[in-house]
Amino acid sequence: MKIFKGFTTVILSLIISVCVIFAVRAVADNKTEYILGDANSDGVVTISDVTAVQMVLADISVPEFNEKAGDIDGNGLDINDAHNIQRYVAMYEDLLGIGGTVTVAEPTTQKPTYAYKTDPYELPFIPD
Ligand SMILES: [Ca+2]
Ligand SMILES: [Ca+2]
Repeated sequence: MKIFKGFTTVILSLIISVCVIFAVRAVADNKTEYILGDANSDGVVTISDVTAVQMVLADISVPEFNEKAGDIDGNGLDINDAHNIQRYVAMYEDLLGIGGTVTVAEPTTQKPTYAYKTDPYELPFIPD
């Protein structure tokens, strides 16, 4: 009986360990990393990233462009992002974390889609 308990403990420990490992891997796989300011996705922040941001703002296609990395202040891509990257490249004081790695957890599930609202008391949408 004592051998059976020991065997059961070992088997349960192995099962729990495997579950934990797969759970950790699942979380790790849903993360993406990028370097803030590395808009052209070449792994370093250089003047080429400034040019890439400026080209995208001028509606010129840039291969491998990472808008999240180029949007330094998180308010959408604009000329201030190019300006901030340029200041970083020129070694001005950086308070925005340019050159640092940003890790973003991607959502693991899709948002639920709802059917059309059928609330009889809902007011109609009236545009301005
Ligand atoms: Ca770059
Ligand atoms: Ca921005």
